[in-house]
Amino acid sequence: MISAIGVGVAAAGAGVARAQPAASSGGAGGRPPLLSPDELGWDAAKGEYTLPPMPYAYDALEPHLDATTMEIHHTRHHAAYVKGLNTALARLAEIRAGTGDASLIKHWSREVSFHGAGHVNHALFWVTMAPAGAGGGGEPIGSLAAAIARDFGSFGAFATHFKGAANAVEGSGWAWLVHEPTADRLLVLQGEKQQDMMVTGVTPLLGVDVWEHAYYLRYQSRRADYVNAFMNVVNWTRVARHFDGATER
Ligand code: MN3
Repeated sequence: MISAIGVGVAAAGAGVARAQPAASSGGAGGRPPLLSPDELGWDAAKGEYTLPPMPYAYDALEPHLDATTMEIHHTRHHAAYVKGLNTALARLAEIRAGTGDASLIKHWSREVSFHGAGHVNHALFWVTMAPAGAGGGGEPIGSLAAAIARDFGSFGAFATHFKGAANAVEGSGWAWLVHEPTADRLLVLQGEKQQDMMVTGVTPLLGVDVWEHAYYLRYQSRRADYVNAFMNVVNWTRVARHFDGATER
């Protein structure tokens, strides 16, 4: 799938070859993690994940994202992904130790994928938003803005593509802005459920949750209104940090 994307980008003729700095090839160097252990709720002592605290109050994104939705989303939905991930990892550890039911490897592996993606997606979702006008909204600047202009034509063209992808997700899922490392390009992807339809190796920079639990209380079936409102609370400074981490020039 990566090669298919690379071919498509090359065929478009818009790619500009760039020498890979030696420092970026190792991966163990200065590249910052997408999320810190605290942001991901990693408890090293217990060896399991915990629900990370929100970086702002539940009502901080009003009126675009309402406080009740944010609280339920965090304390119920996100918490369930954390619990599901820990459970699945524990059951797989039991299987490795010979005390679990090895016939359930497939089941628990699927649970790790779904709940693991659900946990990471939501941890990422919270930190890539900020109150409108106080860190949220507007447009990116710097290297991310240049890459968006290069790969989508303009910020407006990107936003139209991103929102269109979000609005067209079939059922529950996400729209993502990602960086694809082989061609060093930005892509917009749709994700179904928490993890389906993602591309191996890409770095997620920004995602919008379009599960109904993310918007139904305030927007009911008007997903497009929610997605428009979401753009008012995107923390582009944080998204740019993800981009710089992924490309590390
Ligand atoms: Mn959600």
